[in-house]
Formats: sequence, C-alpha cells, structure tokens
Amino acid sequence: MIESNKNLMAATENACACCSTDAKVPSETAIQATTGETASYQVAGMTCAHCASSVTAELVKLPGVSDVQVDVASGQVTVTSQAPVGAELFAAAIEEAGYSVVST
Ligand SMILES: [Cu+2]
Repeated sequence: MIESNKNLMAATENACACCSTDAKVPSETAIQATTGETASYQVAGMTCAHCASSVTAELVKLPGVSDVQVDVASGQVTVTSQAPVGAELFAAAIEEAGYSVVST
C-alpha cells in the first residue's frame, strides 16, 4: 500500500492567479515616512494579500513614493509621494503588477 503526501500537496492548491506568478515581495526598506501628496485610485483584480503586496512592490518603485496603502476588499489604492504621481505612471505600475486601474 502506498500513502501519498496529501498534506504537502494541499498547501499549494489554494493560490489565486497572482500567486502563481513570480510575484515579488516588496522590501520593507522602501517604505519611509508618510509625508507629501496622496492620491487614491480604484484598482480591479486584487483578491488577496498577495495581490496587495504585488501592487505595493510596483508602486514603491515610482519616484518619490513614500507609502502605499492597499485595501483589497474595496480595491482602493492610496499612494503617498513627495510630488504627485501622474495617473499614467500609476496605471503603468499597476499594469506591470498584473492589474488595471478602474478610476481615479
Ligand atoms: Cu492574490
């Protein structure tokens, strides 16, 4: 009789689409003090905390961005930056992470 390792297999089954890609984990050091301009956008497609971290990882690469807040439930993403981040630049970063901006 052969007993398979079902526990090991099950642990990797419940990942969403984003989690099957090589999503990058944002570095903690990129987050600095929260001063400056803030802008909120509505982003579609985020379903879990991993989606949120993928989005955050792309947004913190933008020049001047000091803080990113992601609310997965509502799809709202708020960016704090020293100078305003243009909507086009923001949308490009969101798309780089694999999601899309619904509205600003
Ligand atoms: Cu996800």
